[in-house]
Amino acid sequence: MKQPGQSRRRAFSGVQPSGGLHLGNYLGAIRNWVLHQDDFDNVFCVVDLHRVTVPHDPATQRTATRDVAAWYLAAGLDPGRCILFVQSHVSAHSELAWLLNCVTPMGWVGRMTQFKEKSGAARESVSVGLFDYPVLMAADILLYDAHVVPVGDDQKQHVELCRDIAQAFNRRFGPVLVVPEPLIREVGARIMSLDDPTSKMSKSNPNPRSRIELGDSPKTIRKKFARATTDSLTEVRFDPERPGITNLLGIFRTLTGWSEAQIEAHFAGKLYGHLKKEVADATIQALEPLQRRHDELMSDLTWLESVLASGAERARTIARKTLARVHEAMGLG
Ligand code: ATP
Ligand code: LTN
Repeated sequence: MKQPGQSRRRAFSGVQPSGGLHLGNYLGAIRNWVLHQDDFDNVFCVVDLHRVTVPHDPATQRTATRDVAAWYLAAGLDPGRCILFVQSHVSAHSELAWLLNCVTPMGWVGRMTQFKEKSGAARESVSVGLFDYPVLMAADILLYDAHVVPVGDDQKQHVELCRDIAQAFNRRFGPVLVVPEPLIREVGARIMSLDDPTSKMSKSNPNPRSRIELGDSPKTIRKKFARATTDSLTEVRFDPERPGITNLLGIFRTLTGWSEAQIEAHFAGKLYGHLKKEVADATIQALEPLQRRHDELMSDLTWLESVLASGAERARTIARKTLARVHEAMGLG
């Protein structure tokens, strides 16, 4: 279902401003948004309301939010082709989340693995917001009538819940909400931690050596890759039994666009140290132009603020219409 006058399907996605962005956020999400920029009608958000579901520092949060927006722009998102905005600037996100809360069974949300992982033993003391996180995410997507949601593999379950919520709403109140699909590219969808290649690279891992941050210097990038956990074998090839080496090869594959066969041929007879050096070189080369642009944007926020202000304005116009349809269907007002 496209809206009148809309020629392309709409994509919506977002990243939390919860710390320095890492290679997983870039390769699993943001880079794909940039690559698909001409295929969709794009709406991308910095999801700061999701950030506050766990304790945060109010004194640094505004800058952290702008930092994520600066990475979006530095990575190549073009405000002429995308709506870029901050979630808390558009109050309709919270409003729709409330309405969706009232049609979403507790049991559906209780099954979310990310909540189980993030709450852990503290299940009784984490915020209601953390539990409700996926419903707010559903509101983000449904407000913009998004058809596709480009994300990393870890968000698949949340997008599926969003689909279930939209379908449940439509069954009760009529065909009001667009049912979206996840868009997950096979390559780069799950970059693993450098210290423990069986868990995904994440901003919230307390060990900074577990991830390559987009702002890391070449020296730090080389050091982190050099210390990445591997195994005691020597042959460089893709092998699910050897997650450390396979992760490094996967990063190399995503950055170069080469096939697995080409990569294995390239590294035949070479040692792990050689692979680590080449992955570091490819990463440094890919990040260098982004870092330069990011630093420029952060050194004078005037333009960035104007992009976010006009993005919020455009986002509000769309969101207001969806919320009006939802109110009407629910008999509110
Ligand atoms: P946190 O640790 O704060 O939950 P995170 O690092 O998991 O953060 P998010 O803000 O939750 O990152 O994710 C933003 C986007 O990046 C999502 O689309 C998510 O799927 C993607 N992403 C996150 N981590 C990875 C990863 N290791 N590999 C590929 N994609 C990832
Ligand atoms: N939960 C997502 C961030 C997010 C999101 C969204 C992604 C919030 N709202 C809407 C896609 C669409 C995450 O990556 N942790």
